[in-house]
Amino acid sequence: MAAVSPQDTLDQGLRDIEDASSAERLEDVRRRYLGRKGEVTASLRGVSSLPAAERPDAGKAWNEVRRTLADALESRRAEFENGGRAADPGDEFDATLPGRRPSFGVPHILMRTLERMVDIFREMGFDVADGPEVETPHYNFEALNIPEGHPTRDEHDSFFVGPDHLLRTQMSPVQIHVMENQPPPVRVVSPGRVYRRDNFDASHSPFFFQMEGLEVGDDVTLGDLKGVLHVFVRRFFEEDLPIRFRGSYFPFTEPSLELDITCTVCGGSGCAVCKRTGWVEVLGCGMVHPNVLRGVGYDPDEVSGYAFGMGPDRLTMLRHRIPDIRHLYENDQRFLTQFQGAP
Ligand code: 2NM
Repeated sequence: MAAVSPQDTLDQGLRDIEDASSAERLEDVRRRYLGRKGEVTASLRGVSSLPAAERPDAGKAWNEVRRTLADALESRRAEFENGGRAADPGDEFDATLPGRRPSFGVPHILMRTLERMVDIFREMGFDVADGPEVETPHYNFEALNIPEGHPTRDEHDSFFVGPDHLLRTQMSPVQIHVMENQPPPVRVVSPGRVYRRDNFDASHSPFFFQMEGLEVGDDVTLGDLKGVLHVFVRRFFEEDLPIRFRGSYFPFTEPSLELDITCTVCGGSGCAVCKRTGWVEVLGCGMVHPNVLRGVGYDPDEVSGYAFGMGPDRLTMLRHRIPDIRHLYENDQRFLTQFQGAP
């Protein structure tokens, strides 16, 4: 038996194990080496007939061969069982790989902007009021000093739902409800969706969001209005952007103003967003018209108020330098995920 060396047997055995093409062939290999009449078994048995001096080394060597072949047979057998994959979990899994991160959704950038706007006014003591999206012409127009035939009715080209109801074209009707339901003082903002018969283009959409604000009380002045709005702009853009008020016209306010901010895109030097003027209009405002106050049962000789209306669409676009309003409504994930961390 000493004719066969343990090393040669081991090498040949490992090759045969590797070459075995199926579990059955592998079993043949096992029998040939480790079976009752196998080569290794026979060699181990033969150790006892060696000269005493050679026995310990030979025994050790053949036992090593038996153990190594048995291990190799076992892992090759497991490979067949697992359809060819490695049996060693160390080969199958890399325990050091980082896990797969679940992607958490976040509210739409428009909704987060709206929330920011509302929070800034909440800090200044405003309540938040909500109301119906379907209104009567009375709340959407007459109560706001927009009688039938007034050109503003055409500008706010509306969606009628039936003869006596329409989708609100602004958030002011919500404030009419608020004033009807409580005496002054009133400090309220109302964010929500409004509807106008506009076609989509880079700056128009048939529906958009608006947030309107209203304060009514004793001695509420134009100075209060300008102060509140200036604070809002500073907080919202997180910088002291130069602003300017311009005279304007709305049927529901007198006087009426528009607020411009320095263009955030070009810094005031002139670009396509500000139409080369360096200024961008962000909101309309004014002192609430006496007819509006009277209409809700307030006495314009006793109380005064200011109101303003602004679009989170516009403000979102300016804050994040988004050139086209349609991005806000198309729900393209490639666009939306750019604002994952943005406030
Ligand atoms: C604007 C501009 C100016 C406004 C007026 C009222 C109400 F109900 F008090 F009459 N709410 N909001 C208002 C005033 C809205 O949007 C550009």
